[in-house]
Formats: sequence, structure tokens, C-alpha cells
Amino acid sequence: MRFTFTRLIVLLLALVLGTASAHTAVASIIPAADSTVSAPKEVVLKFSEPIELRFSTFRVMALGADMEPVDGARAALALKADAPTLVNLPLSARTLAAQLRIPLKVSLKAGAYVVAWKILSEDGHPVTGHSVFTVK
Ligand SMILES: [Cu+2]
Repeated sequence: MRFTFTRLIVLLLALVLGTASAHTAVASIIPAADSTVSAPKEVVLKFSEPIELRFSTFRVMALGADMEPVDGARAALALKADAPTLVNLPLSARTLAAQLRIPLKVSLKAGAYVVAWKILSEDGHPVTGHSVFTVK
């Protein structure tokens, strides 16, 4: 209730002031985009501003050899949180957070992985994005 009211006020202020607030973005990610790393135990995302985790979705999935990252990201986001094809463990946090650690299943095999996210931007719009890393 309080969240909804606060969000409404923010939206009204944005309308009144006529300013389009910038979209919330992923400011940094580990493993870094397009990096090659030893099997990581987690993915760490930092956001340009705190986000509501309860309204956000994160998925990490192996990228098929002939799969474009954008297609892999879309497919990963469409999966249920506990889908066996995902290599991330389900997230339980429902708080406001400026940083998120996504635990991964143990010992990822060599290959490319896509990290996909859909987060609720400060202005109420969903923002999707993805990043790819490779396990050597
Ligand atoms: Cu927007």
C-alpha cells in the first residue's frame, strides 16, 4: 500500500515536472560482460539505484552454441524460477536492493552463459537486459 502510494506520487511528480527520469540500469556485473572466467559461484549485479526485488526477475542459463544471447535471455526470463535448465538458484529476497548476489549451482561446465534480468525502473517501466560470460 505504502509502496503503491509512493510510486504514484513519484509518477505524478514526474508528470508535473515534465521530466522523464532515467531508466534504472545495471551499473556493473561480475563476471564482467563477455569475460572468460573459472566457474563462478555467484553473479553480482549493482544497480544505478535501489530496485524492488519482488518486482524483478533474474535468470542465468547456459547459452546453446547456435543461440543468440538476446534469444537466450528471452527464453531464460520465460522460465520458472526453479526450472532445471537454469544454473542460478532461486532467489528469495523481496526487499529494496542496490546490489544483488545471485548464487549459482556448483561447478558450471565450460561454455557460454547468459545472465538475463527484468527490473522495475524508477519510473515504473520494466527494463530488460542481459550479459554473457564464458566459463573456461
Ligand atoms: Cu520509462
